[in-house]
Amino acid sequence: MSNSNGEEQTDMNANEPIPPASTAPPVPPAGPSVDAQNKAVEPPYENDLLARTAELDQYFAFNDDAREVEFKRHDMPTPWLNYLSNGTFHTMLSHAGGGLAFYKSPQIWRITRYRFFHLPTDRSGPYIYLQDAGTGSYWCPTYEPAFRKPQEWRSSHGMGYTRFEAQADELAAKTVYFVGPYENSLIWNLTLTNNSSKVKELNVYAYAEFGMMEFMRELQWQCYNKHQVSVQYHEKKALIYKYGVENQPKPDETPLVYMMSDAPLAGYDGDREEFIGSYRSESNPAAIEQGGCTGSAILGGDPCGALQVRVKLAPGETRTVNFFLGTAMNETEIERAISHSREADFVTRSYAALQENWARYLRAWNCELPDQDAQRMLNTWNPYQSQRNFLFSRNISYYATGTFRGVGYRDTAQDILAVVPYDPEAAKDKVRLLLGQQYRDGHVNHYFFPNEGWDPVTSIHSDDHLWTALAVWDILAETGDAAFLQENIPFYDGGEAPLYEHLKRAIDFTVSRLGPNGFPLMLRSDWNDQLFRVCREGRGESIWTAMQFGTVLLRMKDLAAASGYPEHAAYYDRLYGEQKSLVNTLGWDGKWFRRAVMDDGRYLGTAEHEEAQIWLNAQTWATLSGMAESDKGLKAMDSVRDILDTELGIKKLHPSITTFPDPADPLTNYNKGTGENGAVFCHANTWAIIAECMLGRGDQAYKYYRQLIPNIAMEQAGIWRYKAEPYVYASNLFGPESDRFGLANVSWLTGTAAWMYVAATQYIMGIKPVLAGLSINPCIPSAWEGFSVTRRFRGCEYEITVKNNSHVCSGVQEIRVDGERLEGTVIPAYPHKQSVKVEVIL
Ligand code: IFM
Repeated sequence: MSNSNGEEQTDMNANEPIPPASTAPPVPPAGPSVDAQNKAVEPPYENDLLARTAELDQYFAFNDDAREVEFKRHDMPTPWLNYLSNGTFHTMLSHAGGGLAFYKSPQIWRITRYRFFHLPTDRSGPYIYLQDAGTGSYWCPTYEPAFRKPQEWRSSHGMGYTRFEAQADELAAKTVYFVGPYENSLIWNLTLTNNSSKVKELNVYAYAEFGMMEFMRELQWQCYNKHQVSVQYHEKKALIYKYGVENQPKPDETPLVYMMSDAPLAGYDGDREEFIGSYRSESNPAAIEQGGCTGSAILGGDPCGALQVRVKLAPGETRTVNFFLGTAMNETEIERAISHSREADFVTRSYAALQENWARYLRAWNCELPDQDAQRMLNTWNPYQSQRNFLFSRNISYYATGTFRGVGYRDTAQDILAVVPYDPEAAKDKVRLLLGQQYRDGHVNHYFFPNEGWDPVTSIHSDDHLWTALAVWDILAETGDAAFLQENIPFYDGGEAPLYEHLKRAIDFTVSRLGPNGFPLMLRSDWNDQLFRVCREGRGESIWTAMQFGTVLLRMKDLAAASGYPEHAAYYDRLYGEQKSLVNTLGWDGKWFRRAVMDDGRYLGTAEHEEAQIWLNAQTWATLSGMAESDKGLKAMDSVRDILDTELGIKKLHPSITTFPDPADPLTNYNKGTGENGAVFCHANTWAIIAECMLGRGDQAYKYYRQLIPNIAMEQAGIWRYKAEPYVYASNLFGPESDRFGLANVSWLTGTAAWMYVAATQYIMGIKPVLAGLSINPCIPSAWEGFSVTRRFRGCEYEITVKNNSHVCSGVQEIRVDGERLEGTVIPAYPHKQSVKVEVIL
């Protein structure tokens, strides 16, 4: 790669031939048959499975060494996204070039426009157009949006970058989009090669449609506020977009936006009407078809950033042009950023640093498994997705418009779990952020908006405030840093207290809100968002929250001891015992655990009713919490297997609700088999994996794990049924009571990511930090001969090899550390060693 000054830069990808671009529209194959009772555990497509795998190969392929997924067609069922980010400047980009950029917050500092759920889909994006100056013919390396398509094309998502490789008329174009660590900008790194025997003269255009930074204001007040924005040409040969409207939040923290190139400009446009033209779109911009950019700027209007660069290529010549879409706080800062970005090695350095950062991050865990699909997820895509969740909470995706979701307390508290092994300091910061949203009485804000400065959503849920203890316990287990518990953290409503005291007050809050039967009141809901209807009169109770509370109390016993409060530990023990007893008596239905008590005192989740008889969470958490007595845990999980499991994951509840408890006022408005009502909720499936591992049933646990690996679920459902990305988890799949069984929804930003990671690494592979060290207790498929893992733990690399010659699921026979036999299954920390070799025999 060379930059516009002609210097050589490191190549960003292997030089493989580019496949021909797709032309024929895909014919959606039929999805899986709908079996209303969904008993099938056998794959329904057994004979068809190879054909389906082959079909997937036509769409995408993984390159595990490069940690990339490659796309062979542009016409996927939905935009398949990647997130490019340096933690401050973010871009969501699809495999076909659609997406948007934002600075810190998609609510108030959204830079470019993405037309959510409008047609044509997946528009707009940071587009490059390549025009033959002689013929006027033009196309885009992203495949979309120009009408003329490249003759050869592929794209790839990698760790923090997306690459497009295309060719038309013997002109090859490779574009790498990424956000580097040194400036808050999206870098569009374009490399052109003339593969013909003639000189090529090209017009190269870079285009982005600027939106109003506040998306909700844009929807409501655009007609007035559009006259308060400007795009001006700056003498440093850049466009500067200024968003400054009356009453906008945080005007002093609102950045300016710049768009620039490191090549000399031949033209520009800041007025979208001039560049695109009326009754046109990104497919056929007027400026490109009518002689080039017009030199427009706006002081009020519809803003865009369009840059034109001329490139002349001799036969065989390669040149690189870089474009930059960035933010800085003022013009001086922009001028500095522009000069910096034009330095000869800036792009190469930025890209190298991005790659090094991801390599360092992912070094914390590496496994070799007999299952390549699982290995790929655990070494690359699952931690990558989890990190993006940690960054964005549930804020913005193809499905979530980024309008109202700030940081979800419950969501983020869980997201922390999968970042702890990689970046415990960042995890601590997130805990500080969360606990700053806690009130002195122990409850917390449900959502909050640290960037936007908006008022939080204050509804009180029975579970939100309890999740933090799990994250803190994990941080302590990972780092051994008990001093963290003593750190003073402010309360949202004034005053401050040590972190441990925050956690204790969360317990106290739950104790002060127990219902008539002694279970925690449901309040506005528990983890299942829809359950607010069981507690409209304030009496409904959550049996699941009792189990979550119990799980937290077990952790709190450890945290109390680590904080020097043994008397608290005894108190937590008593509370645990009380809740456990209720769960096993009032909460037990005979074959499974009940879910809730409704306002009128009737149970939810019982065989007595026709709908919503059994709920997944109450079965899994009975075991997770250690509360299930005698064989109740096994029985409950057998019911999950027999009633809730499908070939595409475990349903959230069964049967779906249409009339319960009152046909005029059912418990949920979700259609049956969708979302919160009988869908396969992937997040909740993770707890079934953990429960089965805790029960020692490794084969069943692995069945649950593997069937939701995204490319496996897609294989099972068929790509045109599943639709979402095959490399990241989705929140849910339509269940068998829907006629679109297998349709995946709300991919990328979902608690599934963190918990799948925890389930697989800590329970299936059984490598779990505990306060005393690293616990090893695998629960694997009996067919596995073994596996190996390299895991960083408290500064030392543990090279762990597990052998399973006896073909059992669980049961550690022997552990040797550097050849020495270990007593028990917890390996101590070795702060003074670089690495240790651990051999485990099952
Ligand atoms: O628990 C919730 C989560 O907080 C938001 N999405 C849906 C989940 C289940 O209701």
